[in-house]
Amino acid sequence: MKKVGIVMGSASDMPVVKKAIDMLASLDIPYEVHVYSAHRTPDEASDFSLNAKGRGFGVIIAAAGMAAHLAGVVASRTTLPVIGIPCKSTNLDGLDALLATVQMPTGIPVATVAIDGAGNAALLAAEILALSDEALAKRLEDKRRADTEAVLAKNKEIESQYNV
Ligand code: RP5
Repeated sequence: MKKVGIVMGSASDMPVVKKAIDMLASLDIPYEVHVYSAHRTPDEASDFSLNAKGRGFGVIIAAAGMAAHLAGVVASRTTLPVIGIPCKSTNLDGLDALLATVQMPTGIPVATVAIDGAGNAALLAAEILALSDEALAKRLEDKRRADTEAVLAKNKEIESQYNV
């Protein structure tokens, strides 16, 4: 199966990125995790992206906060699908990263999830890989069903507590 590449702009993004790692692991999807910054280590970020397709990656997730150029820089160096996670920062609550990640000019797409939306980034990556992987597609369908059942069980609990 193709791997998911996860890059983050700083080790301080790890608490957010961990949610994507855990989601990929729960779906048995292979991944690699790296700290590559668009600003502090642009050569490494660029090299990783240029070589990603040849190294067996199928999707790249890029997480960054503040002036979040990482997803755009990664996307500029590969035609693999790139999913951007705008990470929340202290001053502007992640709105800075959201706008920097989502507002890509035509030609270099970045599929942007919600601020700190690492779980959905992993699920979107899984859905992309599942297009050519039947077994993964089945695992995603099973997960969706289990999630629905969990919500219905919660509904039952609340209904029986409050509706007399
Ligand atoms: C961004 O700047 C990183 O992605 C991080 O979210 C933010 C702050 O980085 P640190 O100063 O904590 O390393 O490039």
